[in-house]
Amino acid sequence: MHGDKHLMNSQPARQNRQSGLAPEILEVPTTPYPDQRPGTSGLRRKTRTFMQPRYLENFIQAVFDVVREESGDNLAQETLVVGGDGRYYNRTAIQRILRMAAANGFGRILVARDGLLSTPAMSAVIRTHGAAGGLILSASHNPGGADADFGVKFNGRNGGPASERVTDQIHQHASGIRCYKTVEFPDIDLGGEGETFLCGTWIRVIDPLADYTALLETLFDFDALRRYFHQGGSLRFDAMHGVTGPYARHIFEQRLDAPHGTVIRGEPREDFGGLHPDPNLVHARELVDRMNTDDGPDLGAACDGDGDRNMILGRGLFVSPGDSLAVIAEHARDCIPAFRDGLTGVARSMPTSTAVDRVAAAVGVPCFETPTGWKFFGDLLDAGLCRLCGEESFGTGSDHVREKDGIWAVLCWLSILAETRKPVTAIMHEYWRRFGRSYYQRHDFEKLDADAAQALLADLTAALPKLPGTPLADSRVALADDFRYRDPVTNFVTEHGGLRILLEDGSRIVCRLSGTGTSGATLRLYLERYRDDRGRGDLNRVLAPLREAALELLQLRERCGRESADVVT
Ligand code: VG1
Ligand code: CO
Repeated sequence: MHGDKHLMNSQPARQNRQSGLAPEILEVPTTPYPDQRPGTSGLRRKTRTFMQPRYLENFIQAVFDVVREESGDNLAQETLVVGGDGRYYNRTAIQRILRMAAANGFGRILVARDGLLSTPAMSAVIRTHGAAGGLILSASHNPGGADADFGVKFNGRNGGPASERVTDQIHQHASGIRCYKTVEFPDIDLGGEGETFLCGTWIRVIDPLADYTALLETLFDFDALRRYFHQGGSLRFDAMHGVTGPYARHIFEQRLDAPHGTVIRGEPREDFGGLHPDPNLVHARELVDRMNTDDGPDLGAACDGDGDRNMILGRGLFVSPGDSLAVIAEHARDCIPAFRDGLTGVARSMPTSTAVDRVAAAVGVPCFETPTGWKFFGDLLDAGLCRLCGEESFGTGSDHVREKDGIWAVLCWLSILAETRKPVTAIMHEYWRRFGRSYYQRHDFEKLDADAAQALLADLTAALPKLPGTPLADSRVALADDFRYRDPVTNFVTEHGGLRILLEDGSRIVCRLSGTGTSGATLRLYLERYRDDRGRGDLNRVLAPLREAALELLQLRERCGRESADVVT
């Protein structure tokens, strides 16, 4: 089952083979760190936390212990994939992980050239090569640097983020850890493809673009998209100095012949150029300004650090992520070859706007509502219950992988533009005319005192049972609860998915604490109000009564000293 080309590309490998001496496997004693419980998306901490002695190693060993158990104690049969988003500490962490994976006895390791592998590409590589799983080194849209953020995500055999059952096991192992395994060998050269044999493990450096691009070519009509650009169609893609730069240049500029310069901020940088690699109206300012000019491109798009999020812009128009999901669902069958046979179902996270629900009803397929985090879509996708998923946090994806996929979402929109020959604004107005509009905003209150935020949510939870029937924001409360999810495939129950207050007119106030932050607590307040008004309303004005009501309910001003949100998306 080992690699096809047994290419020797490193000194130590050659020496080891010749002398026949295997380097000694070291068992390094360690003590647990109490905080190694993965959150919404992997273990995300300050970089300096990860730089503490044994911090990274403890967590990685806990992951390997879980994979070993799951593989029936036979790691020699298994393949592990390793890559990251290029942020500070990526390369150091990768070399340590390679040593530990070899010491733990994996049969084969696939590591991305230059250590750069996007989250959706990781999912594709795991699935293509039948790997047991993969480690993605990324804190996603959070900033990079020694004084910024770092993270480790573990994806399993289906290519998706580890389920809650698995992350619980990892946490258990990390909490009782006594030693980790490693072996000493010089750094593996990640500069070019090749294969090295070290203490029983094949370490292969792979082209991070190959499997992923090949997969996308089966989903979209690349010839039609090339014609779109040849006929003057235009795109501006902001890679935000994250991992998608090389992917976007390869796919849009080389494969699809989009003009050189289509991709901006395309070089991955350790500090993302000093900004947050977060594709929203604040952090992708340059792109937004360009889209607001009269001669701006047809489509504007940006991805986050690890390439799983996407923002979609038309000329002078921001497409809210919930609307983007709904529009992709609306045009799936007619414009996107992968969906020619239709959607079996769609899914969205609970706080995501209900826009896609109405499209699903019109198409005649079910819409599933899951807790926040892509890991909850995995079982639904594996079981074929849905083919399209999305989150309000700029995440969209399908059953081609088990992650949200930024470049895939851009290709969906390009396909819609190429097929309909209409601009983004027309597509949106037609969609609102047909389905009405979910006016939607997320307000983030960052760096709150963690105890104060917890207490505030606990008090609101206690008050929920009294709310139904009371007047609120021009309407009346229909239902108020803490979202509880039973996975329809596994029956696994997840509690505390977020507090939701549903009004009789279909409006919603949702509130939860972030599970990806690295300092203090971040409170997310989600507001949604439906209007069948052809989308003509002013977003802020439509949402104002709901916003006031929510702030009064939460008492953020009184209890946390906050008048308004730090970020509104
Ligand atoms: C946030 C988003 C969630 C997303 C998660 C990971 O989680 O709300 O929708 O899945 O980030 O995205 P939280 O718990 O902070 O709200 V990524 O692109 O960071 O891997
Ligand atoms: Co991300």
